[in-house]
Amino acid sequence: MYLKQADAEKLYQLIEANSQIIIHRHQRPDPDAIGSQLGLKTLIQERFPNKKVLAAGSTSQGLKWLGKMDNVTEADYEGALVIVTDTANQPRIDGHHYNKGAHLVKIDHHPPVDQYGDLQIVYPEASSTCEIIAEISRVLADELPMSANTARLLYAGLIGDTGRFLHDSTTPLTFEVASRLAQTGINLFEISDHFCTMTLNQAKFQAYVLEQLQVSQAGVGQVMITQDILSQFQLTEEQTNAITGLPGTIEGIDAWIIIIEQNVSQGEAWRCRLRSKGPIINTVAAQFGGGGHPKASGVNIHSRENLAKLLTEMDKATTSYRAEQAPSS
Ligand SMILES: [Mn+2]
Repeated sequence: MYLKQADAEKLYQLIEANSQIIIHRHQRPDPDAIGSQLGLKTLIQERFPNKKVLAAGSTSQGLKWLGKMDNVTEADYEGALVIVTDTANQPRIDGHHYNKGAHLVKIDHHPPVDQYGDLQIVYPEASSTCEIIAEISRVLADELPMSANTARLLYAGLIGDTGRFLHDSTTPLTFEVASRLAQTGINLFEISDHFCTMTLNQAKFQAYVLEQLQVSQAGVGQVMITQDILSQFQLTEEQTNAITGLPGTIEGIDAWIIIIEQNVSQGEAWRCRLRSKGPIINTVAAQFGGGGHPKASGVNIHSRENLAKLLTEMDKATTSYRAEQAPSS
């Protein structure tokens, strides 16, 4: 139980005092981003039907099953309480004007690199931001009680960020929170099924990724996905999220990179997803201007030279991790 009662209370005071609340989350949203954003929205809206609570940002086609964003204009920010969920640094916030409200609150579970907001509710030990929101509701049971509508959204984020309770971010508290959410009567199967099914093109793309996968001496997997390949499989970049964890299912791969060529008007650019089962890789991402969790990070790369350097740094991180793991003689 990491959540400080004082954090929950300060948040509640702000919610109570403001009639206009706008909630943001990060670009290229995942279920935790959308789940925490919309889950917090319903949590507040059900308790305070007269408040205007808006979800800002672009609607994600792949995650439409979780809900839609609202139409938010610049005028809405006047005197508003703005809350940003699941977003470590300000450049990643989806939607403009987030800093034009009267108050700015950050609720997140990424390492606190960019400390923005008048109130920061940040717990890197949390499996997900949805877990933090669920904990806030537990602590404020009378003020912000959990409903099935909210629970469905938070449960989606919980299983999204923990890979259905398989990643090592999963803790005993994660299961407690899951149990509490389940007790609201949500359809667990309906939610899980969204994570278990894929389109035929996605399945064929998965086969392509496995075929193209290269593994370095150090045990770092890498696969390059070009714009041509995306159009060949008729996939958006977002739809390739489904294969991000795939290299980690292969024995001998401790860390891996999914490199996605970007469609840019000038020069070259790649979006790299860095993942790990042990080596700390957010420090690697940080060397190239990226960031994230110790074992799940992202970085944008703009030259082939830096792409090669990134792979070298991933190798180094993995080699030193293995040296630490090896029993000393
Ligand atoms: Mn998250």
